[in-house]
Amino acid sequence: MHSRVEKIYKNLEEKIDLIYIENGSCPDINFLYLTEAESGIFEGCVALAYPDSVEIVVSLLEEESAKKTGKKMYVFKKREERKEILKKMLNVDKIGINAKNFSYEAYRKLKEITKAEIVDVSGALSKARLVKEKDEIEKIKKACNIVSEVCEEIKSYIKEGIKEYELSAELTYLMMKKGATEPSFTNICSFGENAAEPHYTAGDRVLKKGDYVLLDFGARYRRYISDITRTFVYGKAEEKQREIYETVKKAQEIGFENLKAGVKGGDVHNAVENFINSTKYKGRFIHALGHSIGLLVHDGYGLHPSIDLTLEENMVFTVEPGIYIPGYGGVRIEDDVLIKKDGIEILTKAPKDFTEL
Ligand SMILES: [Mn+2]
Repeated sequence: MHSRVEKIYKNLEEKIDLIYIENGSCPDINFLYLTEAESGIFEGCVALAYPDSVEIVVSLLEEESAKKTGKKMYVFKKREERKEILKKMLNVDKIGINAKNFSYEAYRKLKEITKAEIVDVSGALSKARLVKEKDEIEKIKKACNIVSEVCEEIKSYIKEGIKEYELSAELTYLMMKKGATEPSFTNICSFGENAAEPHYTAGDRVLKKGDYVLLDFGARYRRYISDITRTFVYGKAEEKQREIYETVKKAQEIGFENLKAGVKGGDVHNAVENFINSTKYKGRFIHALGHSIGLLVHDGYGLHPSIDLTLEENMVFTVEPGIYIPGYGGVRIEDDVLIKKDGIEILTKAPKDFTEL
């Protein structure tokens, strides 16, 4: 039995013959989930998930990468061959697709080669990916160890005059030296007032004494990712900078205390938001408490009242409260946690006592 397809099929509301995952120019993350391929790009390739197995249709270019998955595979040299292989495989009654990542053009072409009824199974796919298996947790833990170490080592590069993009480059270099295949997203590296912009893109701002230094970055390790944020002050901090930091730190602790299997993600967000709103920084926490991670950085679900989700063991989320004050700066502290029966395991272990560098 194939545990991943088993999980996906359990989530389905209707009976289907197979799930058709097609990679366009932008690969579908479910292709990697189903094949467990750790190497390869697989543009234009297809994975078919049956109730008890996964088969792949790959180009000659990807044959060597595909072989390593051990899955039954069909190799095509030309587009025409690909079409013929798929025509035979799709001679069934009902197929599921990931409509969330399926272009209109791909849909039109699919209709040309099959008479099957096509239904959207994107919900069943993302729900299956939400609860991690042992090997997935091991990879996420390794990705978390990489960024935890980098949080410590990067401190020696935080010197007067360095530019945001220069510090960002050091983050990437340190992660990759430790075995990351790439950063899991564009590093957020903001100084001073720029830290008030949660998804800031590093620019040429030069570090000055008294600046906040906000670093939000992640490592990808064998496809799985981590996501961490630490905020420091360069030089001597103002009292207000310390106060904001301690408020965010306390908010994160409230999040940690409330997280466990069986609770609603939205309730945990509310507990944290209510705390911040009880301080003078009311209204300055402006995003969800966290998001699921895995093969993607934002892997489909959030810890927010707009998302109806009851937490289960072996889900992995970020917990990242923040306070943002436009024109002044901001603080975010983010860690990745594994949901357990009675609480959590914090996977990112970098220290987070208030730090003046
Ligand atoms: Mn995050």
